[in-house]
Amino acid sequence: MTISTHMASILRHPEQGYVLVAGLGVSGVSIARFLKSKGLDVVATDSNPSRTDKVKELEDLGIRCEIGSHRAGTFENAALIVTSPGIPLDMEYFNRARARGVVVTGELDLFSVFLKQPLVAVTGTNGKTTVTTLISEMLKASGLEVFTGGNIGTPLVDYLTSDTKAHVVVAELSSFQLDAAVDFIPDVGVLLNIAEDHLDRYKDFNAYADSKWSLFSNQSHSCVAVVNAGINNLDVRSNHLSSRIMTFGPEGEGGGYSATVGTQAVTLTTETGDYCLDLSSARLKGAHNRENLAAAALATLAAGGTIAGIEAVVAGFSGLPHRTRYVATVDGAEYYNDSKGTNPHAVMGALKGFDRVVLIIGGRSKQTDFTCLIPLVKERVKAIIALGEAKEEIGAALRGAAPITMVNSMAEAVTTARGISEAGDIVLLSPGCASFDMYTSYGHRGNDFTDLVNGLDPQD
Ligand code: UMA
Repeated sequence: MTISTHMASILRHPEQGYVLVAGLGVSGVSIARFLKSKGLDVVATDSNPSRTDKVKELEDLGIRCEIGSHRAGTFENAALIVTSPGIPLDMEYFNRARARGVVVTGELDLFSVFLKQPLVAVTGTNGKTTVTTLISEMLKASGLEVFTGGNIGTPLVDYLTSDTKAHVVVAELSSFQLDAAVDFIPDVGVLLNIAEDHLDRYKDFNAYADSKWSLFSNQSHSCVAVVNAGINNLDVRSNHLSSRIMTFGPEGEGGGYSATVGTQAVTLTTETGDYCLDLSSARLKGAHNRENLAAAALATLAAGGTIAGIEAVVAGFSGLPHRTRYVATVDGAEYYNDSKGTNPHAVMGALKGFDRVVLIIGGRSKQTDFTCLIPLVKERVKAIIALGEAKEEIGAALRGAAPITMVNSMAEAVTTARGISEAGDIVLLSPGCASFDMYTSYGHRGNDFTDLVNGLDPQD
């Protein structure tokens, strides 16, 4: 039985029993509210004793809450269990319930049962939030109403309880959300890349890759799969798909729709001919962002957006807060905030977008190895300004790759960068470290940098 028929049966015959919502984080609370709005008997449980913030509100709606621990009986006697992405699917209570024939599903299946609009779903290890936002903005600039949700922060079921009437829903999906789905079918699925991540939850890299590829498992020939042409095993994996495949990468795959990513432009191959998307003035920098723009453009076209809508966003989108985000130009040098770059790999991604960089780096070390930055620093960085607890460690790792100045505060880092930089240079805050030695979060750090840069007087 599909989740859809199971759900329909419970809605027709609520006397079958309660639906159990496992986890009362952001998604669990929204799922519980939604199920209650459908007239169902709902029970919610969270093992964390401090998860009491929403209990009163939920109990006032008539939802029974079990907080602080889970009870096996509550799982085993449910008519259906809807789980939260943060709970491992092999949790003992789920296994015991399954053994009694109880179906365990997640938000995606539930959402799909009730959604009437086309759905664009984006997954991948890196760039999901940026691409989800780009597609949403491109579709809006094409004149469509859009709801954006999922891993990006707003539970998808919130769309079902809101008054918003969207033409298209755009969802950022994590592998955890995909794992809990059985019947879920996105009209357009986007797989950006797969790199090692979350190996604490998957038995190996292949299992993690399987999770990402499951985005397309239920797609038919009328659905679209937008896939990175450079992804491992693309040929083997795509042989198992029924979807219409559109690839993006350095070499577009010809035939049908594809996107060829160059250094200054993306060429979109469409049924009506090639279209060159000029990226020379795009504010979103870096090879990874050119791929992100290409993937977003293909998904936008597949979801009914226009070239004009895509172009408007390419010209105007300067990135998400604290992710290689343009701040200001002072005396001809451009300042960028990449405070979200909290590991050396992220710093590499940011550096690849620029030449002649004055790099502000440092914070609280995560015991990562900074020597991987040496080749890029030699190639692109004219000066390093190191700050925070990790400055000595960074100084030792990058000695000789570029001149290094040690500073004691962000204010000193910004004035030093201003003194060193010339017209045409890029001043990039990409710390490669956590922020907690000097700030409460990467956002706090990025805001401080932005305020300091905006406070620089170009006349001084
Ligand atoms: N819990 C139990 N029993 C357990 C284990 C956990 O009851 O055995 C409880 C926890 O106490 C917690 C709840 O279950 O209260 C789990 O909540 P959750 O971790 O699923 O978090 P939510 O607040 O519902 O947020 C989730 C996503 N979180 C995760 O996937 C971990 C959010 O992604 C997402 O924005 C939100 O739903 C809305 O869709 C965050 C994330 O970190 C940003 N995602 C990971 C990532 O991007 O790498 C995957």
